[in-house]
Amino acid sequence: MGEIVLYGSIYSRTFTARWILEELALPYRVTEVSLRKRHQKSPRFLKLNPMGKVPALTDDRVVVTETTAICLYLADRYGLGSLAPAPDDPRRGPYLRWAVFATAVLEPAIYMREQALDPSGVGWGDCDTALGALESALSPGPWLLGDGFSAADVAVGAILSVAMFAGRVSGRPVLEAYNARLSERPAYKRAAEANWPPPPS
Ligand SMILES: N[C@@H](CCC(=O)N[C@@H](CS)C(=O)NCC(=O)O)C(=O)O
Repeated sequence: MGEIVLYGSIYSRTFTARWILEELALPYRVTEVSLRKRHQKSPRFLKLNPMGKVPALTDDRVVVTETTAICLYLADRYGLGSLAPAPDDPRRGPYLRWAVFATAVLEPAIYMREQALDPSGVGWGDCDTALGALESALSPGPWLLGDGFSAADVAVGAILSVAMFAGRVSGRPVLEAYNARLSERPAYKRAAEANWPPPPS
């Protein structure tokens, strides 16, 4: 196994990458990319992610960006059969579906509602439909694939949890109970502590 380096920043979506790394109990080094100092736009970082956004992760020479891709990559490589169903497992389809849903549907749908933008005709639909779809997937739960927690729960859960904390999603008991279960996980707690340190006094 090579060295895993997480390029990220506190108070950012780096949380998701930290969470999956912690779930997999992988050793990793963190390189802080200061958003305040705009280091995400430095020529050096842009070589890793031309989008100029964190997180980015390197595993030896492999570069992965996009939070969902980081979850899927690490779970396949280091958690196949545990955090990622194997390709011939019937749960593989739903697993990929909900992982992709996280950043392709849920996140833009929440954002558009917050910004009061018209969701008609967009590929991800409206926020209530997206939240309703998620509720169906979690019934009966406890996780998206039923009994087995997976990297799809990390990808979806990170977005949902931040949205709930910020008050962008509320009044959804099924999702609130799911968020409570997620935040009880030791790996979630470790990632949250690292991502949201208390402000210096
Ligand atoms: N689609 C990306 C979004 C990454 C993203 O927007 N990161 C923010 C921090 S939470 C960022 O780097 N913002 C700085 C900028 O856009 O300049 C992912 O899921 O990884």
